[in-house]
Amino acid sequence: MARKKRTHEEHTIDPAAQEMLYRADELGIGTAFSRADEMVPCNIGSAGMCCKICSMGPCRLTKDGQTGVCGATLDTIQARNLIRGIAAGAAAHSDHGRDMALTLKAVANDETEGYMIRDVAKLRMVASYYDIPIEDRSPKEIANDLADLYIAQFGQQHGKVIPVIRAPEKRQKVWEDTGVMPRGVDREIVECLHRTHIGDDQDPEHILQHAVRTAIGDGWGGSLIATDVSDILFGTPAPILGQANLGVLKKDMVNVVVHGHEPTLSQMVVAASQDPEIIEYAKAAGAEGVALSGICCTANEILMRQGIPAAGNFLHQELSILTGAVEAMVVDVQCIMQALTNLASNFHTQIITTSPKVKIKGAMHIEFDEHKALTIAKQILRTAIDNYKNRGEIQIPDATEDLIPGFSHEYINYMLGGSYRASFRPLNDAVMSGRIRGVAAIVGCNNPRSTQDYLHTYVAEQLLKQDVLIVETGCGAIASAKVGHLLGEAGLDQVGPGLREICETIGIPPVLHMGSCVDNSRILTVLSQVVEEGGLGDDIDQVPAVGLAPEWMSEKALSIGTYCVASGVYVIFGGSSPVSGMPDRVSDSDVVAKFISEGWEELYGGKMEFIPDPDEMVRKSLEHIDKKRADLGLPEYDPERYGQSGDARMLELEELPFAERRAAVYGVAAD
Ligand code: SF4
Ligand code: MSK
Repeated sequence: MARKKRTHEEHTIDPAAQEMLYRADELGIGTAFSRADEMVPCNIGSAGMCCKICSMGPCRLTKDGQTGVCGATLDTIQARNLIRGIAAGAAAHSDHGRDMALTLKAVANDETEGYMIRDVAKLRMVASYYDIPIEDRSPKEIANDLADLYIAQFGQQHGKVIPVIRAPEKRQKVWEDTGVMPRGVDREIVECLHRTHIGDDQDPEHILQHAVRTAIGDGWGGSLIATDVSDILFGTPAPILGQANLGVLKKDMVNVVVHGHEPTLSQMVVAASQDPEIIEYAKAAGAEGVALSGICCTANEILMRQGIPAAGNFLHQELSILTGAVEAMVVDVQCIMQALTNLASNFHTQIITTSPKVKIKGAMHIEFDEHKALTIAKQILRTAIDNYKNRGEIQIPDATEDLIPGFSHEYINYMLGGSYRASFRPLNDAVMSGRIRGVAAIVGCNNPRSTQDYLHTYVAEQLLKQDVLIVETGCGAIASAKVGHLLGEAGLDQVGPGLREICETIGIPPVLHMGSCVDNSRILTVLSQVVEEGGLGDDIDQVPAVGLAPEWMSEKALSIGTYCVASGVYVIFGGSSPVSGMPDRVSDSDVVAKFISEGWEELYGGKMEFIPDPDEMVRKSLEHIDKKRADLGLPEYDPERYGQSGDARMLELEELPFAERRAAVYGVAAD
């Protein structure tokens, strides 16, 4: 039975996306939105109640007391399914981290083409965390040692994954005491697969403890390494003007869209696209030049460093091709739909795979090799330019929105105190006083089973009104960009009075774009520094903060959610729960759901819940933030106390006669 076919206004809140979906209808082309309507999700599998680990099954447990052929109970099956998802997510992020560390090693040894160490200050700072000598040494010498140390974290067998020392001391002790300190990034991921093989670990709580260990190895290991090395090689992001949405595609230029996650190739494509030889080649082909844009987290990587526009988030990958204006979509790893090649066959678009790990039937493969990165990037661009002549009818939505991305941990530190007094003190003070009620990280994907961008932006808007400062990464950040939340003053009319004062005083948007999905590690280190600064407790679980992934879909999101919980954060996922069970049919089918909420909260102070209703997400977020405020003895949140300063108030005062203005400012009688 097919699901009810939704209207395009129900598919997405983005008018540019709606326009492309109508074009798809006219052309008779399907997209992820229409396939989601046609594909009825299996209610047993989606509730985590199906096991297909061995060929005695698949076993579907839908009745009270039922077990699999091997005797596996429902809670064991749900825990095994969940940990396998977390392992895959951790593997994806961490393998990305490994590749970045290997690239750093190659750059340090002059084995690459086109790369350099761009952020020596960050290299020295990161090296010093691990006592790598930095004085009187060249950047390459330091980078060599750091690369060796980072590469070793993946195959390490004993001890602890070294970047965890950047977590608050109390948090590290929690992990030691509960036995979840990750030994080596790869070791924990492999052990997930071993433990969930037929006939291994069958105690759901024991299985899920290892899920936590694996996820910490991702967040505080592989992902943190990926972020550090990306910053060292390509520069630590700082605010820069960018644009988002399909209108960034150019009518008279060769459009090349980079999509995926790893910045190594995309950074080189950026460099190659600005090469006079490539621009001339494009002009000779009748175009005005090469217009580069991004999708998904590759978009975030080049947007926050070079201001290269983002054509959109996850669900825009097909829609960008539907414009007919994309000469090449260059993909690397993760979140690339197999549907792209079939869709592209309706147009002239060339899909180019580049990673040795990813090939798609029907795509051209130009394998990336860091030793000749610039040469390969130029080859890719020439292929795209050669394709310009094949372009047919195009329809580019007239939709772009400006944004300011680039709020890295380092930049937030700088913006709060300047070069000489860089500090989180003003942020902590603002939370302590109640001007900022708390902080929410809204992260994660799009999912065609919910209305694209709606949950992200609705939840963000509700929390902003309640003086909650928001940080974002991944496709959620691009959703906010498309509706204008990532612009300085532009979003402030939707913001509560205390948060508005802070944004105006510091000169920041109320929603801070912190990077790609692997950069959720930046949120971890920011939370660490908030704790270190003092006044908001001595561990992350005491900070009035929540994490939300309203439109999640990927296994990486599960790993991110788990390492945030392990770090002490309350994490709310929207959409459906992979461990929901069917409480109406199987009485104890919520054992795992309860453990990852109440059980994990007891152990780590953070908990994971799946809440489909956005108003309930907001209510629970605020309830949690207020509870943390009360536990810290902070004043109760009261919006009436603020809003009497800041730019808006200054403008109001300017309108008043002098006596009244003086009275308002100094609290004296008007006459
Ligand atoms: Fe069925 Fe057990 Fe095999 Fe899973 S491991 S498929 S529950 S027999
Ligand atoms: S790309 S993992 S859809 S955030 Fe990082 Fe977006 Fe989610 Fe992929």
